Amino acid sequence: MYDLDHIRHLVELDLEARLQLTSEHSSALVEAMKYSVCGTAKRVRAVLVCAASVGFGAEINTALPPAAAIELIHAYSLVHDDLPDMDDSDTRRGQPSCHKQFGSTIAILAGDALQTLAFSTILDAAELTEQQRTDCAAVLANASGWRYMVGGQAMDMELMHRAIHDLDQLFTMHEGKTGALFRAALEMGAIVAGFSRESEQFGTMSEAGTKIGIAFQLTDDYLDATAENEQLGKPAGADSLAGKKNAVAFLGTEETRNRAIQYLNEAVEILKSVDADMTLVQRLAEECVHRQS
Ligand code: GRG
Repeated sequence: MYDLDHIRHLVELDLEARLQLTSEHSSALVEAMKYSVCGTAKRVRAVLVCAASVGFGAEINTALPPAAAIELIHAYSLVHDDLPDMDDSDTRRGQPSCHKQFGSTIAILAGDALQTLAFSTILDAAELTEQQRTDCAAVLANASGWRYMVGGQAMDMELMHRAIHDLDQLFTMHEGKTGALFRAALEMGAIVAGFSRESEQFGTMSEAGTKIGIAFQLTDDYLDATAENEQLGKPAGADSLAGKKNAVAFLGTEETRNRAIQYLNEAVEILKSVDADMTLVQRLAEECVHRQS
């Protein structure tokens, strides 16, 4: 039986091994990729993939390639999000952001390369069947592409300039920008365990993942308003300083917190309906809402 720390450790080792890259073209590129992936990070999305997979009875080794892939996509999104033309953030995970360390050109290219590495990690995974490789790649492409993560980011950037947020728009943006990867994490967990994209189990995990993603984002907004810089590893209060309205701007801190807990509870109820042991997924979802950074 695994616990979350053990899974996190395995994910960490696996990522480090995958990032031992040497390039005949640019050592700065591979250094920037490694810098952006390895180090202090919660690994929530990757651990969710593994926790869901083992909850359904799958071998953890089978879950590691899609777990690494989602973490690589997440790392690329953070590198690009921090760029001067996006959120213009100087720090990430308590250290200089990738473009501050390596310059914008290498940071853009490192993000690009992390994205393609994510898909080759899935497509080359001997641990998965051909069908599982195809399904995981399709799920991850859908969640991270124009319709969800990139779409949500584009919406965020546009709204920042037009400043016409309302709560519905905000949730649509969150669902794309942050929620979709959480959904994909639990969907890939079901695929690793042998379920098809048409199965009931896939649908249920998808629903739970969406709820956890929204709970995570609401918690992020709450922490942005209430935590200290050192605690977050990035500037606190960054949203309001950038003129961005997050959930706290509409709901206030207390109601934002309440809603995060409400989404968490809804996710837990959905997980309880699954005919498998989703205790670890549930614990991780609770950690997402009760975290300090
Ligand atoms: C640039 C295409 C593109 C997308 C960017 C995810 C994202 C979309 C932007 C990140 C902006 C942000 C800080 C959103 C809040 C939620 C979030 C994704 C926080 C960071 O994730 P954590 O807390 O980070 O899991 P660690 O460092 O633990 O991996």
